[in-house]
Order: sequence, then structure tokens, then C-alpha cells
Amino acid sequence: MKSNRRSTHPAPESGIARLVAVSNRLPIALRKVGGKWQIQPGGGGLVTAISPVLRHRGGLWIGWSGTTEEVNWETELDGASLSAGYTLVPVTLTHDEAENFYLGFANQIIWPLFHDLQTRCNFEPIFWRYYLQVNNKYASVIASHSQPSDFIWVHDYHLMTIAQSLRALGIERKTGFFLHIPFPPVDIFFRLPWRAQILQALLEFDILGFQTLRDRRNFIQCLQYLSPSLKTSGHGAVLTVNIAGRSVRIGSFPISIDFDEFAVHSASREVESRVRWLKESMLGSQIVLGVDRLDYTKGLPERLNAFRLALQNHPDIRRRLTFVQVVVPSRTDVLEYQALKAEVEQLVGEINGEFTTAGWVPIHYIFRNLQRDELLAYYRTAQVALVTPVKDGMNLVAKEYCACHLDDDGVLILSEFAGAAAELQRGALLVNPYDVEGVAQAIYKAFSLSADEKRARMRRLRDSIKKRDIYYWVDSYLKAALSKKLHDFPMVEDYVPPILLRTEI
Ligand code: GDG
Repeated sequence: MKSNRRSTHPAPESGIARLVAVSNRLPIALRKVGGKWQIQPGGGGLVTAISPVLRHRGGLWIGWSGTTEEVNWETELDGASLSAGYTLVPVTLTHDEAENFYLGFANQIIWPLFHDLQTRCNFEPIFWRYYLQVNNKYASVIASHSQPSDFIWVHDYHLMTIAQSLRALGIERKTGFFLHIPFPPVDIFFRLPWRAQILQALLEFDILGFQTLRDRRNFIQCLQYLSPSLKTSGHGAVLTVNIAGRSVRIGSFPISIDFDEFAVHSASREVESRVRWLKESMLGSQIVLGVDRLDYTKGLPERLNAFRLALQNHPDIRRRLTFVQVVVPSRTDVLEYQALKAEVEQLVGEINGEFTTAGWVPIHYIFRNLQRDELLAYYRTAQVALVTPVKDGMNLVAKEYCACHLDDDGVLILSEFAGAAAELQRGALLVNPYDVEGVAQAIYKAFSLSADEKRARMRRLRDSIKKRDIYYWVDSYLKAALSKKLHDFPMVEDYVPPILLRTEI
């Protein structure tokens, strides 16, 4: 790997580490329109979570731009760095790497396996070789753009072997890993042909973070299966394991949202006017809302079948409830996702065909990325949110919905298999997403709850999300990793991200 320039931006204060976030994708989306690249802010939970943390703190974000085409990064990403408030450093991937590492190992093996859907896995050996190759590539970029005092915070399942790659390069850095998706139980994880290599590679990080105690427990059980004498010490959210002469901290850090920002933005004039318009156009019908990326983990067909059953079993809710399902396009070039889209659209068509009457269409299906104001207006207007993934690391939509319910109204129906259920079980109506009858009953129950009970539940939900917001998440992770808090990474007054650092691999 060659790099023609090295980072010139110093750590904000000597002895205080900068944050270097590393993830599969940079927090932007590049799209070619009429032969020119356009940059848009990226979507997804990770971007929502990390951007406020790096902004104006002199941090770096290292990741892939999402394209394998030639791009003049110096002109394209510099502007993006400026508007992001921190420096973006691209990792370039070849077509074969994107195919075998990203679409292959990450999306055809780890994603389904870690969501307990092992029958969807394609354990193709070549994928593994590319996974290691691309992780090595990221490690080389980290090596040339970071300093020994930096804290390298690696995100998610695409990059589980980076710490091992850094060590192989002889680079000593303090490293942390956070897994945004679930960690599966031992009997599922052990189907992975490279299970021992992945566990060993993860243990090269100084700290490993999981979304919930369930995920942390699954991970430790996998370690103990391979190494039965392994002992953990400590108690509470963060444990320590001593293995092969190293001490690794293993914690549970439920990710969250910028609660106050959602609350303030959802009360803005723009959102208010959209809320009024939505209410008028619903003609008195209440909204049940689903917002999901197009993904088979989100339980979309099961949810639609449950709504159909609710309409069949409870004719009194017809015309009085309208299900608005927002599906955000994702991985639409993958056959499996095209099949899921077709299945969802067929179900929507069938249900609408069966129940539509003059002036009322039971399901409003939106297949596109909504503008933020529009999304927040839906959150605010919906009387019920239906968040029923078959498995989910956390699910930020559940938390965002509650943050926007300023009047403490609204009911959250939440899958017990979403990581968020651990924190939100006292206020939400918990359901098993596979139990279509149970979800249908929950929809009816949400519709029939008294105003007092709705308010009491929503207050509980909002209190708990506000108390443990995104800043609490970052602080708890950094405290466990470095005995520091977010504020120990000082805000840099008038910070302007430096010229983008071009990397040649
Ligand atoms: C992964 C894990 C974990 C959705 N539709 C629109 C839109 N969104 C935003 C939401 C939310 C984000 O996308 C989705 O976050 P989730 O957490 O629900 O799901 P994943 O993308 O699968 O995220 C997940 C997360 O990482 C964080 O650790 O919770 O379990 O799978 O922020 O607001 N945003 C806009 N328009 C839309 O139409 N603007």
C-alpha cells in the first residue's frame, strides 16, 4: 500500500487520543448523475449514531465509498469532509473485492448467520479469503492515517479481523470493536467454517462491544466452547477475559439516538405542518407505522400477514386504522432482496385488494427513502409503531418513534427479538414476530388501550431512551475503553476538516 500524503491534522491535545472511526462504508453515498458524481449523506443506523460524535472533534472516518469506479477523491470528498465536519478517508475496493468481501462474506454469510438465519448462508470458501484481504487493506489505510495516540474504533461485522491485521503489520494502536448486529448462540455460530479464526481475531481488539447482554453472553459461551477453562472476571456491563497473555474487555453497550435532537426537530414548524397535512389526508383513520430497510431480517411478510389477520378478526378497525409501511431500498441488486420486494408487494396488493373500500386503502406502501422532515412527521402522526424484526441488533426506529411522541401518546409494538426489547420491554407491547395471531392481537390491543395507559407506557419509554441516549452510549463505550468520556475529546473551535487524504492501494 502506498499513501502519497499522511495526516497532517494533529491530535487535538497531546496525550489525548483522536477518535478514528472505521466502518465498511463512509457516511456518504456517491451517485453518478449525468457523468458527474453527486454526494449525499448516507443513511442507516451507524451513520445516525456516529456522526455527532466525530463532528468538530478533529476525528477521522475511514471507510469504503461504496463504488468500485475511479473517482477523483481530492475534489469529490473534500467537500464532503467539509460538510461532515470531520475528515473522510476512503478505502478503495476492486470489483472482485466488493463482490466477494461485501456481497459475499459480509452479506451472504455473516449477516444471515448472525441473525439466526443459517439456511440463507452461502459458505463459499473464496469469500473468506477476500474477507481477510479486504480487512488487511483497511488496516493499511488505518496504519498510514492514524497516530499512536489515536483510538481506533472499528464498527461492525464487515471488519472483525482488522485488529489482527494491524498487529501483523506491526502497528500498535488502542483498538475497540462494536458489533451493531446480534451475536448468535453457540449452536448457530459454530456452523461457521471459520469460527475459530473469527473468535481469535476478535480477541486481538482491546475492547469488544455488543448491543445487549444476550449478545455478550452468546459470545462468551462461544469462547468457552473452544477454550473450556476460560474465565471471566468483573461484573456489570463490562467483563474482562484473560486469554493467551492478553486481557480483553467485553461489554454490553445498547446503542441509542440523539433523543433531544429528535424531540426538538419533530416539534419544528416544517414537521408540524406536515403532521397537520397527514392528519387531514387520513380522514380520521389512525396510522399504524412500519419503517424498515428492505431486508429479510425485518419481518415484513410476517407483519403484513399479521395486519391482514387483524383486519379479518376485528372488522371494527377497518377504515379506522391505516397501515403505512415505509420500505427503504437496500441491496436491490441482490436477487434475494428483489424476491423479498416482490413478496412484500404481492402481499400489499392482495390485502389492499381484499379490504379496500371507497375512500379507504388499508395499506399505504412507500418504497423510497423519505426526507427527514417527512419521516419525523410520520413518526409524530402514527398512533402505533409496528417494529417487528425477526432479529435485530438494536433497532433505532423504535427509539426514534418514541422520541418524536412529545405528547406521550402513541404505542410501540416491539419484537422481543430486537435488541431494543431489553430496554423497552416495560413500555412497549412485546410480540413474537413469527406469531401472526399474537401480533394481530397486539395491533388490536394498541388500538383499544385507554389514553391513560398509552401515556404511562410512552412516558416510561421516553424516560428510558432520554436517559440512555447516543451520548450516554459513546461515553460508556469510551469510559470502558479508555477511561475517558466524550467531552475528553475536545471540541475544536472553528474546526475545518483538512484536505481529503488520498490513499492509493
Ligand atoms: C444496524 C442494525 C442497529 C429509515 N428509513 C428512513 C430513514 N431511516 C433511518 C432511521 C434509522 C435508520 O435508518 C435505521 O436504523 P435501524 O437501527 O432500524 O436499522 P439498520 O439500518 O439495520 O442498522 C440495527 C443499528 O445498526 C445501529 O447499531 O440498531 O439493529 O441492523 O436511524 O431513522 N432515514 C430517512 N429516511 C427514511 O426513509 N431519512
